[in-house]
Amino acid sequence: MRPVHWAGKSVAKFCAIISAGLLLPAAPLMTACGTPSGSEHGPIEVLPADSGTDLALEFDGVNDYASLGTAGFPFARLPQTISFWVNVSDATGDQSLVTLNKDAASGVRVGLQNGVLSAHSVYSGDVFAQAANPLPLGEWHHVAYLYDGTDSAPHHTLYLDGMVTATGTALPNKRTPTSAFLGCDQSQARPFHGKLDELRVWSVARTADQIADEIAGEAPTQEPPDLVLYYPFNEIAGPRIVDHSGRENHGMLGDGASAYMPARVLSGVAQSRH
Ligand SMILES: [Ca+2]
Repeated sequence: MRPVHWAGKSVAKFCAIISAGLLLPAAPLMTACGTPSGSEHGPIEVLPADSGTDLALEFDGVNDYASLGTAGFPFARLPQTISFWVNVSDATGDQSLVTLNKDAASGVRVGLQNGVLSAHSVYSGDVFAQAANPLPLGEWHHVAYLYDGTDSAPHHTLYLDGMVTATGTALPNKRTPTSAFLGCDQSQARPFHGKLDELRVWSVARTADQIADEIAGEAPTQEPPDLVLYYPFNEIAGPRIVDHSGRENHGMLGDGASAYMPARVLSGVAQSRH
C-alpha cells in the first residue's frame, strides 16, 4: 500500500497507534488512517478525512460559526490578505464573514452591511474599505481583502471577482490576532446567512495576478511562510476543519455543538471560476 503523507509526515506511526487500540477514532466520522495533528509531545488527534467532493460551509444566519487557528497570522499593521468565496442567501443586517481579532482591542472584520461588502476595524468600527453596491444573492463571488500600507501611509483594498471594488486609508489597530471566526463575531453576533468556501489567510499582500490565479483555482495550497491558513472545507464530516497550509491552523465548527455548526453542502465554486 502506498504510504500516506500529509504535510511531509508519514502517518504510519499514527495508524500503528490506532491498530494497537490506543486511540479510537470516532467512526464513521473519522478515518482510521486520517490526518495527524499535534506536536511530537502534544496530544494526538485524528482529523476528518477529505470527502473527495468539493464542499462548502453553509451558515444559517442565526448562530452558526467556526473558530480558527491563528498561528503565524500577521500583525495588524503588516501586509496581509484574506481571500475566500462567498454566496449570500440573505443580505439583511450586519453580517460577519471573516473576523481576525485580538479580543475587542484590535482586528479586521470582512463582512456585509445590508449585503454591501466591507472591511472594518473590530475595535473602532472604522471602515477600511467598503463596496458601493450589495452583492447579488445566491451567486458565488470571490472576495479578497488586502492591507499593503505602512503606518505613515495606510492602504486597504477590497477585490471582488478579481477587480478592485474599494480602497481606504484608515490606520489599522496594532495587535496580532489571537482569535479568528467565520460566520459570527466573537460574541456570536452578526450571524452570516450563506455559504463560504476556500478561505485563505496570507501574511503578504497578494498581487492582482495572484488573486486572478486563485479565482482560476491555481493558487498554491502551501506556500510557507506567506500562506498561514487554507481551508478547502471538503472534510467528510465532524466538527473539525482542516488547514492545508502546513501551519496546522485547524478550525472547529460551532465549538462542536451541533446547533452552532454550519452545514457541509455541495460547493458550486468550480462553475464560477474564470
Ligand atoms: Ca470546497
